[in-house]
Amino acid sequence: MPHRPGQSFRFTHAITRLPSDSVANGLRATDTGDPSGTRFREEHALYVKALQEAGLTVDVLPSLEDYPDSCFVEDPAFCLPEGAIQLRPGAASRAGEGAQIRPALAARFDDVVKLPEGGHVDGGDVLMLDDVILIGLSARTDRRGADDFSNILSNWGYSAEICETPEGVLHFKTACSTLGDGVILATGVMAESGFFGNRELVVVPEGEEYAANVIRVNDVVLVPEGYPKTRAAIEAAGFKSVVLPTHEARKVDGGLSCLSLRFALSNG
Ligand code: CIR
Repeated sequence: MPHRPGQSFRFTHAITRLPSDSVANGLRATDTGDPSGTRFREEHALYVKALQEAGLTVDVLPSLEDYPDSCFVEDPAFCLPEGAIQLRPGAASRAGEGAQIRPALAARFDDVVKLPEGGHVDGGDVLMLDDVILIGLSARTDRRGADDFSNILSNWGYSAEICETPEGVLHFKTACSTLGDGVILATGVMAESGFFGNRELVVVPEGEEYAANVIRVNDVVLVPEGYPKTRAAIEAAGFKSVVLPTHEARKVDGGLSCLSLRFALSNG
């Protein structure tokens, strides 16, 4: 696909969803205590403000009590300037979230297509770079879903590569992020995977693996609070950072990228 400089971090819009009180029942690999809906909504408000300060128009959708993990809007959809794709998350309790987010996609995009029946893809497994889109197979994203998703991307002029997310990592992007300008932030395991070719890598210091999930939004990189070595490494690589609390999201394996769909529209 053509190299589109800035495609991975120049955005005009974001879609988010308020955390519900039922987020206390959210999925997690290890139980470190339930998140509080109230405290999560406070952290979420700071997140929305940071996106707005980075220049985005942010749609904040109402919370959905029937879907405990629905504030993690990155997983049921993927957005490109050409249109939006309604995905099918791989966890049974999240399968209906695609249909729930579709009206918000339709409000912003003329073209909304749906991942064909059969396969599963979580948006957390999709890493958009400026010259390729990486799709990680995981416990949530299967081969059929990845192939179908890749076909849709190809119809819109994008090329995708399918990778194996390392064992024990929830989503591909749990362990890596784009910092933009051809630079990848990755945990040691991901850095050694070979997925990133000869791109420049910033490796997350040991013990701070959670901080591998950051988001570059226009001129800043949003970084979770409490990971000073990672923040310093990002700054040393030449990026400006903004720190945000993600303590409640972390209790249910969520990070900064999961909390929004970010995209660039030319028609406001
Ligand atoms: C889940 O397990 O689906 C949620 N508790 C966390 C989802 C995090 N999303 C993401 O990394 N994109």
